[in-house]
Amino acid sequence: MMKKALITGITGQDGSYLAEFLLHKGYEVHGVIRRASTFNTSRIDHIYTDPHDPDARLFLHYGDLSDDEQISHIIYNIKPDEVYHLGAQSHVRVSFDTPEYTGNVTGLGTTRLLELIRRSENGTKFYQASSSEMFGATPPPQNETTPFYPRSPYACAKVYAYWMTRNYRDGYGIFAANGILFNHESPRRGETFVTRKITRGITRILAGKEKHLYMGNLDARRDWGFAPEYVECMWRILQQEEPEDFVIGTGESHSVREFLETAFSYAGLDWEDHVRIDPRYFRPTEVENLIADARKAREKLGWKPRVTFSDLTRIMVDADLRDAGLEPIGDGDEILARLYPERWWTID
Ligand code: NDP
Ligand code: GDR
Repeated sequence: MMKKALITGITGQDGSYLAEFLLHKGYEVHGVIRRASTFNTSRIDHIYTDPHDPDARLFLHYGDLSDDEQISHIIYNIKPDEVYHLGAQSHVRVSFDTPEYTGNVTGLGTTRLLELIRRSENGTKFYQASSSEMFGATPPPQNETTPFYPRSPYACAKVYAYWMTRNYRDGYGIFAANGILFNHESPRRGETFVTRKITRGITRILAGKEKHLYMGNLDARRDWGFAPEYVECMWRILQQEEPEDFVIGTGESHSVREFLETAFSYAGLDWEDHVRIDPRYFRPTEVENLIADARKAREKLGWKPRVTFSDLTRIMVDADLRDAGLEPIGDGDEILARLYPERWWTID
C-alpha cells in the first residue's frame, strides 16, 4: 500500500524539498496551501502534475492553520499515515511585529493538528518542526536535554508547540516527535532570511542593480546547514520504532560577518565596500550563539551532514546568479554532484 503523507507548509523551503523527497520514496503526498492573490507555489511547480493524471501523487488543498474547520476536513478525508507539520509564521524578526498572530499560527496551529489526529484515531504519526530558537539564550552546545530560553514571540510559540507535541505523545500515546532543527539554508530559502538576503544581494550588486546591502547584527552566530539534508531527517524521525525528539545540526557555528566575508569573496567582492548597518534589522532580544550537539541523531538516525559552511555559500551564490541570468562563479553544482551523486531533489 502506498503511504500517504500530509505536509503543512508545503510551499515553503522545507516543505518543497520534503515533498520531493517523499515522492522519491514512493509516497502519495498531500499539501496544505494558502489562498493568495499572487501565485505562491513556485517552489513546488516543478513537481506538480495534473491531479486528473492517473499517475498523479501530489495533491494540494486550500487551508490555513488558523482555521480548524478546513484543516479538519483535510485530515478526515485524507487519513494520512504521516503528518509533517512545517507550516508556521517562521520569521523571527517579523514575530516581534506580529506576536499574537505568530502565537496563533505557529503555536496553536500545532495544537489544532494534534487534536484532530487524536480524535481521528487513525494511528497517524506526527512530526513537529521545532527549532533551535527555543534554546535562545542558553549557551551552546545545545542538545535534547538543554533547557529552553526563548528570546522571541516565534521561539515562545515553538516552545509551546514542542510541549504540546510531547504531551500528546505521553498522554494519548500518539506517535508524535519533535525535530529540533538548527538553521538550514538553500537556494529555496526565503529572501528575507539572512543567508539568502546576502547571496541575493551579491547577485543584485554584480548585476549593477544595487550598490549596498543593509544588514542588522553581524555578530550573531548560527549553526548553518543545507536544507535537503535536514528534510531527510524529518522522515527518518518518523520511521523510528518509538517516537523521540532529535536535535539536527552541523556542530559548527559561524557569525553573520563570516557568512558575508565568505560569500562576497567567492563572488570576487569586498563585503565592507557594500554592507551598511540599518538598526531596523536589529531585534529587541537576540539569540547570540547556536551550536548543535547532534550526537543522538548521528547514533540513532545514522545521520551526518555532508555540505560544509563554505560549500553552502557557494551553492547559494551560484544558484542566485543563475536565477538572475548571470554566469555562476564556479563550483556550486560540482560540489553537489560530488557530495550527492544520488541526489533526489531538483537543482534550482
Ligand atoms: P518557510 O517560511 O519557508 O515556510 C513556511 C510555510 O508555512 C509556507 O509554506 C507558508 O505558506 C506556510 N504558512 C505560513 N502561515 C501559514 C498559515 N497561517 N496557514 C497555513 N500555512 C502557513 O519556512 P521553512 O520551510 O524554512 O521552515 C519550515 C518549518 O520549520 C517552519 O515551521 C519553521 O518555523 C521551522 N524551522 C525552520 C528552520 C530553518 O532553518 N529553515 C529551522 C528550525 C525550524 P506561504 O508560502 O503561503 O507563505
Ligand atoms: P533566524 O534566521 O532568526 O536564526 O531564524 P535569520 O536568517 O532571520 O537570522 C539569523 C541571524 O542573522 C541576523 N541578521 C539578520 N537577519 C535577517 N533576517 N536580516 C538581516 O538583515 C540581518 N542582519 C543580521 C539576525 O539578527 C539573526 O541573529 C531562522 C528561521 O528559519 C526560523 O524559522 C528557524 O526556527 C531558525 O532559523 C532556526
